[in-house]
Amino acid sequence: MIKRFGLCLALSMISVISLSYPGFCESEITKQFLEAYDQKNAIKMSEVIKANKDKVPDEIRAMVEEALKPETKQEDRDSKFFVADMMARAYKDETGDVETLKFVKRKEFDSKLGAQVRSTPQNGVHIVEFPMATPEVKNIFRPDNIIIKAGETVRWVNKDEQGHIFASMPLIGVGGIFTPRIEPGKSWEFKFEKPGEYYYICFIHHGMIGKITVE
Ligand SMILES: [Cu+2]
Repeated sequence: MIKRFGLCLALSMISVISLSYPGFCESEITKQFLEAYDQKNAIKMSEVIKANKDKVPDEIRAMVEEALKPETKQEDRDSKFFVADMMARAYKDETGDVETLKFVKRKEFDSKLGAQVRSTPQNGVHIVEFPMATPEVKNIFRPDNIIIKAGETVRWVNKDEQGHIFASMPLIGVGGIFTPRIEPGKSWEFKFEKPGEYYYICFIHHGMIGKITVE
């Protein structure tokens, strides 16, 4: 145990110095991958993935679980997601299998959302607002993570002082939402016929994200 802790610590220190990925207690595969990354050696990066093809998806999933632990610091969480994403891309390039990359992307997206809530329609539609920006909070969807039923409509209402444009992300969920610029005081509606998870993002403010789960 002590030995293992020591190794972790040593690896973390290497990470801090040479890789700027604090908080990593990575396995041999991740370590080799990060070394190759640090050397900007793309060929070596794909070789590491190729040589460990069978183990890589589990390795990435474990890294994501680690990232999502409540005790993981935000900075470490970001680093882990960054590395998991990079490894999942390399794995996709090597094998053509995109599922692990989708998994990482979905989990990272979910980790940035508020708690999922079942929405109650008001006069037949679900309302999501772009609230007026304050010095502390700006460019958000509120609520940002709702569950509705197939066939129901969501109306996005702009109560902010600036316009927003957003679209759903077909790589990780269901596509089909693509809005015009929704100006202050205006709204835009979408009827969700198809069940599934709709992850969406503002084109202007990339931290402005939301999700609609359609049952
Ligand atoms: Cu926006």
